[in-house]
Amino acid sequence: MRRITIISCAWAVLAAASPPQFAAEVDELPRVVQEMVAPPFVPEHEQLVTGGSKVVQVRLVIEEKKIEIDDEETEVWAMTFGGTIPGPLIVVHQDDYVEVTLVNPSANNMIHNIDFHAATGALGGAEFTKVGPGEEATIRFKATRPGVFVYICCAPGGVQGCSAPGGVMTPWHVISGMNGAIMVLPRDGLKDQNRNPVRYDRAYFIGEQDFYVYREPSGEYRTYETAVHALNDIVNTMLGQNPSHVVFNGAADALVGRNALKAKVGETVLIIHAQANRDTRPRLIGGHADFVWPYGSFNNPPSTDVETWFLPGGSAGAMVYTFKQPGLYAYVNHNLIESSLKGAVAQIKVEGDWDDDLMQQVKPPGPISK
Ligand SMILES: [Cu+2]
Repeated sequence: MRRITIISCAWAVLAAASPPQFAAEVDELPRVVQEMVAPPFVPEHEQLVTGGSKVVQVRLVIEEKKIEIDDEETEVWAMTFGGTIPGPLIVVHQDDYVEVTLVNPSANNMIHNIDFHAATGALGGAEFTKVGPGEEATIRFKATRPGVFVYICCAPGGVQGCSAPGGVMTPWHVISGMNGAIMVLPRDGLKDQNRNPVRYDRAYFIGEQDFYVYREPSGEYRTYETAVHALNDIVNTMLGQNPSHVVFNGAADALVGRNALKAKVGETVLIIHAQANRDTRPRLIGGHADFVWPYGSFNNPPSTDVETWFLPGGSAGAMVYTFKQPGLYAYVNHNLIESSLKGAVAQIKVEGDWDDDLMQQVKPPGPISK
């Protein structure tokens, strides 16, 4: 006890530089409830903070439901955090504490949990959050590492250690939509490769989702009365490693047309992109990434002037771009088969004045003159 008292005194001296470690001290920190918003939007947040650590409370309610994932009315029995695919983005600052209540309403049928790649210990929290229908559980973890990280349902019966060894539960739940991301911002904000501040005017969250729907010999996708009825076909399709759909934000058309993302010339946009299961290679066609943080770590200097970047499956990444031309941009997984034929495309509608210095149409398409 005396040792704790001495260390507590030391903390009082160091409070400005270091966050508290002990539960009693954590209980004294300011608490804020994060209002979750559906992707591609992100919660209101400060890009840098001057105060001390806080406890950010998050409530995630699991929804199991049937959704359509393309314009052919293809159906999937989805499992979701918060009712959306991906689950909502959580935003905190380094050394904040994230207090998550995972709720599994009694209307659901399956056991779920949550594994935060941003958290340390207990399988990212999965060991402490196994909830059956009608249950809820709360964990609190310290966000020690700045960056963007995925969270997933590491369902019992899945990956070894997730309550039971082997089995299909974890991949099934993740490819059914149980994934999202958290952004842990450095307390003094993002920095470029020279440690100069990087600020953004807008932020969007794109979750890339691979689905494995069984296609009948006739060419139609099979439908099922319940999620369990679909399981056998899903497992067989998953083992082929050839997703039927690769989409952004839950459906092939979720971020195009009237749902396109918006920006203006001169605005700096942060895009957080998550893929919980497969490798991907995002690209903004007609633009670039001014900055990309490799592997999503904000402790690393960003790569600059990048055409296409890479995200290993099971990770999130972040890019920043200041738009220089108006127009309708395509933001894709630059596996062009997956973007053009399987759905992994979003659009960004950018308003503003055209810059002739950057590009001019010198001669519009017409007959060959010589
Ligand atoms: Cu689950």
